[in-house]
Amino acid sequence: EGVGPMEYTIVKMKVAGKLPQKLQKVGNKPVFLVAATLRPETMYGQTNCWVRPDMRYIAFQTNLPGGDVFVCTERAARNMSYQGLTATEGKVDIVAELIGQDIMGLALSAPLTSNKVIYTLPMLTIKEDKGTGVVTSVPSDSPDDYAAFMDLKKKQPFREKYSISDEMVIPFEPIPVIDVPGLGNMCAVYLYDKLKIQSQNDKEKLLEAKEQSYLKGFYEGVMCVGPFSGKKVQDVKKDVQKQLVDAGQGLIYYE
Ligand code: A2H
Repeated sequence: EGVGPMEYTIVKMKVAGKLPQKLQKVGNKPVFLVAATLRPETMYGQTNCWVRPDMRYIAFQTNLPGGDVFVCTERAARNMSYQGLTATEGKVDIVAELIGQDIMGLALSAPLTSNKVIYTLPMLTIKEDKGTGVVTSVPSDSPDDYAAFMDLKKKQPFREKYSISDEMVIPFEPIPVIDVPGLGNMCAVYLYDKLKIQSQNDKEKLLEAKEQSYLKGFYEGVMCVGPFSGKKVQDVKKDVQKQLVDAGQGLIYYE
């Protein structure tokens, strides 16, 4: 970890359709699962959203103009309350207490991706003490995401265990977003195959894959989708973040 606070982009993923039972008391207000990412430029490639089945989450009332209710860890909500996102600084108005399984298999509408609807799916390696506890999934560019995505694709019993139906997983494919010289236009897929990664728990190989892709992706990566196509990642990261924030689909978050 570096010194000083880390800047994340919060990506708002709107719950589409009927709210799950535990969230019905929210009423008519829009509910968003909020993911913290370091890679806003990859949001064109979102295929799903990750939550950890056994982890605790809350829904809380923000002070945003749309009356938005956010779902994330209580820890992240508390941080947000000191970053101007609640009516009273330091105070979190909790609307519902949840575990990940309560919000599993939800249909979401997420910004920038070409998928009209994506689903919340289980990732077992999510940490409690980082970001919001909600992670957006870009299997083309994140080795962790691709490994967890393939675990679900390959293992029907794993889907069944968490009540995930086939249509939430099987029709989705990684989307090329960034061309990295030597690693192709889906660097996580390339490294998963090359390093023969077996699962989301394959810690050492996943670390190796992240090391091989992270800096190279940032310094040499070129966008291959969207309005910034043909431009270098390092030149457009801020622009994509700003586009999300200006559209009300993202926020800047520090921890
Ligand atoms: B990144 P850092 Cl395409 N537990 O977003 C586990 N992982 C978490 C998390 C948590 N509680 N909160 C956030 N993350 C993930 C995109 C992405 C990310 C790509 C490539 C690499 C990458 C799409 N997933 O991260 O320890 C989120 O995934 C590589 C590390 O604070 C977030 O950015 O540096 C990143 O880890 C933040 O990790």
